[in-house]
Amino acid sequence: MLLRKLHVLFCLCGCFTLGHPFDWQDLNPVAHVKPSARVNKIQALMAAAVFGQTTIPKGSGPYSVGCTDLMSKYTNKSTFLRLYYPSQDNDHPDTIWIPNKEYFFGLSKFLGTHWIMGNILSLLFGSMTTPASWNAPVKTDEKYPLIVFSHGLGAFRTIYSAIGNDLASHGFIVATVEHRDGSASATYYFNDQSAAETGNKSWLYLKTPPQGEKEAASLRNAQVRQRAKECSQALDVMLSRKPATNVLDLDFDMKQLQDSIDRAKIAIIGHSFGGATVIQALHDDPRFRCGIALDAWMMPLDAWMMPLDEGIYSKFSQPLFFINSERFQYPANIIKMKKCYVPGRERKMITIRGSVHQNFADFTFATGKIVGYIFTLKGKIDSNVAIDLTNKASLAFLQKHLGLQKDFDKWDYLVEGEDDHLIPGTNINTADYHGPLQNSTGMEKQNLD
Ligand code: 71H
Repeated sequence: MLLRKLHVLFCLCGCFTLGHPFDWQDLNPVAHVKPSARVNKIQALMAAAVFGQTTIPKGSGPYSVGCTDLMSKYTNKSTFLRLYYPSQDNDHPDTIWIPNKEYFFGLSKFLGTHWIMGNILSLLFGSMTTPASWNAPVKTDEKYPLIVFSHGLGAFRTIYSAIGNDLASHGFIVATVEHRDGSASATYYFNDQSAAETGNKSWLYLKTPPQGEKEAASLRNAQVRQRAKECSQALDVMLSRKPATNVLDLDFDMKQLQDSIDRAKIAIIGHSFGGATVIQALHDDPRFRCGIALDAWMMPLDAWMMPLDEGIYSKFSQPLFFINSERFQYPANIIKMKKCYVPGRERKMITIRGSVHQNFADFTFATGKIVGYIFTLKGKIDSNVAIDLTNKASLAFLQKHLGLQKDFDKWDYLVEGEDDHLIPGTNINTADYHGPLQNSTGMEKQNLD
């Protein structure tokens, strides 16, 4: 129903925009390859008119923020990162938010819509920027803690910039991984050096799960393990004593960034499928000193193939913080979170009142209130308030468990859920839940809001 509404509205918008005279430029063989500034402006105006589009918020901390991309080597085994960091200045241009058309086609496939939708999304959002200076030099007079970030199902490395910008503006280096496990809407790699030199990208789109429940659960478990490996590999690349080679030909000195990492202060954050990845990575890699799971989707962690094994839930010792939305969570998922609670280990949980699953990702800022509410990109809570609470609670938790000498402890009360917009723990009642704690397939009814 929701998706039908989405389809109709987007197709209507498509009629508007496709009828626009500027589209004829695409058919003009002498037109410039890159869209002109004028076309960009028109696009932005259209998006604003149709969607009441707002902007992705700037970081609220004292540092200006830079952004770059890193692809470590060739093939789909390489590491692909978007990096946010404290920058020397901000007189470089802002960063293109979603830099290739293929990501929009991937999103359209993920949403189960006609491929035309990819063109429409690209037209609407293709020139949108995030407020971070592209390739600005690093502010090198300090060492910064490092955060690895893992995206959700159907997402990719660039659409958590509201979080990346804010953490970087408070003095963190944030490395958002683009996963190659088939859970990203789209991602690309280069097969070899000549492919990289000619810009011949190999695109990898979302993998559809197999029919059977067991088969699907098995795919998700394999994916979460691969995701955790990719997070560890991101650490290997960033912590390497040699400057990382970047197969993307960018005007940026990676050595500067690598030399600015405070090597003992490393944490991991992730959204949804990325929240499960946080737990798998804490379990697999002790270099991650603590983790924050944003609206984690726990199903991929089920050890369904080994009925006597209770899974990894209780088998990691680093501190873990669950920040949940009000709408996405459901009893079976919360019960799995509670399995992580073991005496003597630091576990925290808060729920943001009036929030939805998408409040943690950037699309919550891409539309106005009405469109955002219809497509559950926005909840009842103001998106800026929700992301602010997420970031400040995260900073307080990170200060405590990475041992930082900052003033983020002024937000300690948020970690306890002491705010009008927060619920300490969860809004979900698990006491009356009589479903399977863990059935043989590891699948349960999901609320895919
Ligand atoms: N769905 N990550 C998708 C159902 C809810 C959606 C994503 C549609 C996005 C636009 C509408 C939610 C789940 C559920 C595990 C997870 C991560 F751009 C983004 C794309 C993806 C931003 C964030 C994400 S969403 C996510 O790890 C998990 C369980 N979800 C989710 O999957 N359907 C397909 C039809 C079922 C698989 C809200 C929604 C969305 C619109 C856009 F038009 F603005 F681009 C983006």
